[in-house]
Amino acid sequence: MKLWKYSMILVSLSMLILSSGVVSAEIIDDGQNDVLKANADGTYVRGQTMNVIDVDKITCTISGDTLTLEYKIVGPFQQTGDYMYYALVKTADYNYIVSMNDYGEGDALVTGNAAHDYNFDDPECIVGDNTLTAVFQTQGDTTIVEVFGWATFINTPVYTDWTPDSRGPEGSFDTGGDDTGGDDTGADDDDNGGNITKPKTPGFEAIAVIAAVGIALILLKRRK
Ligand SMILES: [Ca+2]
Repeated sequence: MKLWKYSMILVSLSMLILSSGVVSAEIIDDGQNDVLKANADGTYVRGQTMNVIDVDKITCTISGDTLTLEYKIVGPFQQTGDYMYYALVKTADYNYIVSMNDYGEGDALVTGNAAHDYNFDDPECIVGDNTLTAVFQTQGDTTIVEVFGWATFINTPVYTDWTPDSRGPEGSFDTGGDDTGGDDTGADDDDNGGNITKPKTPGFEAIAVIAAVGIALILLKRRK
């Protein structure tokens, strides 16, 4: 068999492995008792305890063509009153969002992260005592750019837990990119600062390709 045929096998094998549902995950473990109190005079007090808006963990798992987003608070959720909950997975092409407003209704939706159309996807958002979960059909490039969220009690003063902490007004996310100040609410997508978290399981694809190359090399050796 000629070299180009082995190359074809190699490419086919790589594509097969890459398309067979490689799992990647991004988990943000947030601290407890880390709620931020915003005073009317513009100052902040860290380290507040308010379990009902204390974000515990945000988990994004991509497997095959599904993206599962789970947003967990210490809880329990408050489904009436001035409470709001929000988590977003920003990928190269689209944003996958779960949220809950003060009507107590969980919502899951996809928004475009680039100037192109997308397929409307409106999966169920499952509301538990302390988790919001939604399973999305992935669209476009699913490379994870950032995962973040927040929970807030809109009162006087306002209490908010930002996840990760760097997303907050006192965090480090204003140090770069095009964000112009401390007014980033976490809901916009134009912040390109220093808080981009890398996927915790990089290299799955690389390992798959290396394995495919290894198999091809073994086949080549056997031919000699
Ligand atoms: Ca927290």
